[in-house]
Amino acid sequence: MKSAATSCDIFCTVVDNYGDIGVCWRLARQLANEHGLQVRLWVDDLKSFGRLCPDANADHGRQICREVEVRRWPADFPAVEPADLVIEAFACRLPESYVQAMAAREPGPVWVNLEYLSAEDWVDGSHGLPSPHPTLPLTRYFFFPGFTRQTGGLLLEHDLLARRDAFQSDAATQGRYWQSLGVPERQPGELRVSLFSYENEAIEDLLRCWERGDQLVTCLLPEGRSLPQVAAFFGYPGGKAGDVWQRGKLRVHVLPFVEQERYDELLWACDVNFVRGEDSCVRAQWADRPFIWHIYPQHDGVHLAKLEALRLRYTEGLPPEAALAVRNLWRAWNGGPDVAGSWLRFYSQYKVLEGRSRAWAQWLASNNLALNLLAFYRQTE
Ligand code: TRH
Repeated sequence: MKSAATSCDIFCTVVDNYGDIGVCWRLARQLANEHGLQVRLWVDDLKSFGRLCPDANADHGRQICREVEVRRWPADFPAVEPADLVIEAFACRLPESYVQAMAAREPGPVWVNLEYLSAEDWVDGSHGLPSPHPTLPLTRYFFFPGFTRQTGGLLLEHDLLARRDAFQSDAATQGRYWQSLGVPERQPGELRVSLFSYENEAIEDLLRCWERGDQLVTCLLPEGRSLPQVAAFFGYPGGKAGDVWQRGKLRVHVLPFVEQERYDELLWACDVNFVRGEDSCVRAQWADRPFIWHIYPQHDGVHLAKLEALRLRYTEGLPPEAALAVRNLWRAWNGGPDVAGSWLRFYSQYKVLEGRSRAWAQWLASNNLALNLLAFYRQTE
């Protein structure tokens, strides 16, 4: 086995939203901060990156952020020495000149295409497969994150679960957290829900269900794509961070988009989390709380198979009524019928789902993506 990697180049194009750069930024920090690698993160859109890393300056083509060298990925790519480990995120296509430099490097780098997350069965057989370059002496390997031992696992910082436990077991810390957001202290029996989703036809019915329910519901809404719909529900043309709207039993606080670590705290502090895409969905699983996934929609509908695949794994072994409650609410939230009824049935299973979420996170935690990636590097000739 060869010695450990000391440098890594991560290439990321920002497609839309924050998922791709969110995953790359998290992985870059982990490799640099926890494993001491020299990491260069090549990003084509530093403005989007700036939402995740407020210290970054979009005008600087080269800067150090949190011990990661963040580089603008220009059309005219500079001549640089490739790193030991090269991560092409989500098949973003490396610059041709860089590929040529990889082929000329001695010893050759390990080139990995980091794939999108899926819980589908086929991922087990595809993780780690090689794809030889058609003309150059290079091999690219497919590295799949995932939920089974046969996959590359999930991104998890070494101290995340300890920090989560400390946060969730300390009422004073949580009190200070809510205060910092301008959210009043919890009232007895109140439910706190975070809501991060895309535009969603089910939003209005869900809000109405909370408004007319018996229980006080505080909904924490990060600024973003679902904000116009929620604002319209309350009769406003738009909204911004800091807005608070209340009707019936429902109160909504609009929150600013914050750094990833602060967003984790929101997930830990809420009783139920609505999440979307890829990275926030994983973070909700580390929060040990029941969650509802708004999957990134694809034109051909293949996302529904991905949704069901994770739902099946997450609810495996649960009593049928709890598994069905998750299935129905996840479907309703992704274009299916009856979100209000599905919510009530989901919430009636809260204790069971909370227990399951805890066991699920514990089980997932032993398959760490960054560790797997570094081990993969060492065993790849
Ligand atoms: O932004 P997304 O919808 O990203 C999507 C998905 O990743 C999808 O799979 C991909 O194909 C598509 O982009 C192009 O959802 P996601 O993946 O949850 O990413 C959001 C990121 O934003 C995540 O890293 C968490 C972070 N975040 C914050 O840092 N602060 C915040 O306040 C919030 C709400 C999120």
